[in-house]
Amino acid sequence: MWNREMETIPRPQLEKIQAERLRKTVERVYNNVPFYRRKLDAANIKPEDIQTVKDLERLPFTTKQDLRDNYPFGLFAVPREEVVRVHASSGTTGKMTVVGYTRNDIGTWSEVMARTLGCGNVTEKDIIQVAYGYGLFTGGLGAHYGAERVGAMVVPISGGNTKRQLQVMVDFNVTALACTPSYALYFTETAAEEGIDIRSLPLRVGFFGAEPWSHNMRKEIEEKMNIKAIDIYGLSEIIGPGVSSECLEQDGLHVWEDHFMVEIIDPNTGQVVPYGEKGELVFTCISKEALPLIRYRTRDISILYPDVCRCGRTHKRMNRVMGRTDDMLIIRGVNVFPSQIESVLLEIGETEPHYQLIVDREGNLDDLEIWVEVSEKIFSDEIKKMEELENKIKKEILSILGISARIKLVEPKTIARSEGKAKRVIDRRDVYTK
Ligand code: DLL
Repeated sequence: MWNREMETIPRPQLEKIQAERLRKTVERVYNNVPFYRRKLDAANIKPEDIQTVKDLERLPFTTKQDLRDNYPFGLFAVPREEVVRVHASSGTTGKMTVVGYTRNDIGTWSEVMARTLGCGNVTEKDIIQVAYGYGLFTGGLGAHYGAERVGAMVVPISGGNTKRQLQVMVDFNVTALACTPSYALYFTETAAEEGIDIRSLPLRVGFFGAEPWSHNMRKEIEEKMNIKAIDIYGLSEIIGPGVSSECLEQDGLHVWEDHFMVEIIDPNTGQVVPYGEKGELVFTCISKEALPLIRYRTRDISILYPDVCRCGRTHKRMNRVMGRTDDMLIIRGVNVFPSQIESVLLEIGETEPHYQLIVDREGNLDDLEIWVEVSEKIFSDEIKKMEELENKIKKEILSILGISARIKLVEPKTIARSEGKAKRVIDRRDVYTK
């Protein structure tokens, strides 16, 4: 364990730390973030009303829309000069969700990622290949700082160029891998093509997350790589990766509760549900300086288990993510909201407002096809014009969302109409089911 004392701390002591940090956080956001002052005033709550962990339930929620309304830095609780890093993730439409970190926040992030890597016994003896993307996405740098904190040797290779990745893995004697689970499967496929036997390499553990994956996928990765595959969870708004992690028991993900308080609510009523019941994950940052979000609604569906784990860690465990309460998709590691695609189509303006996304897995890679209805006139135009329009949409989606899609222009009324909500997405991947 990276931090045995904190990871196995008895519950009453942990709750004492939480209460103290929560109280301070509420006081700070009340004084420094106009948005929270307004919200707390409207709910008739004063910072001094928050004294125990139970008081958390009284606080109002924060949503992605709130971040959007205060784009880009409006929810920061420190002066701009104290922010040393920003990252960003997808917004629901045009604008990204921007998150910030002070120097201490980077320290906290390194600590929770060090614990995460410690869950797979990574130490200074290890060589870790970080194949999450480096950049605005939190995956690469998050894993990187955690790995440096534990003293492992980091190979900051980022995503892509799989043949080179494999060569590095073999030549450097890499022992740990961090990437999305689908990329891990793609590794195995490419290795087979290249005649490389990953099973016989020193690689022993993988830290996979940033997208949902099934139990079957885990079995496949573990078998084909001969490693332990650990599920790691997080989201940019809270810190990035390092919010929770499985240990080697692989029986739920420990939430690092001295930094992030966790609740499960009924997404319809907003009420906290009892342990063991399914609902929406809500996190409160109690140690962050730049962006301490209060009761942030993740839209991820899970279950909480409060009992001490066989590994000895006392921090509550969450079930692997079981679904979403909204229509966000994660395609090749990129968060995609159908509404973003809709904005692109509206912007281009040459199509009808009827479209459908078809997501599938070709081999081990996610594949996105977008069907878009065009008017009779465009449809009967020359092929060249149609191709031009297809390319334009494809290019725009690549530049705005960062993913490539196949575009299929179809005749009016091809896409099935629905009487209620339009069915915008057909996802054939089945990632949440097992
Ligand atoms: O994906 C942070 C991360 C990076 C986590 C690397 C793990 C490893 P975002 O881009 O903000 O942050 O996307 C957050 O991804 O709300 C979930 O829906 C989904 N997600 C993240 N980890 C998992 C996981 C990063 N282990 C969103 N299982 C979250 C299922 C996950 N879904």
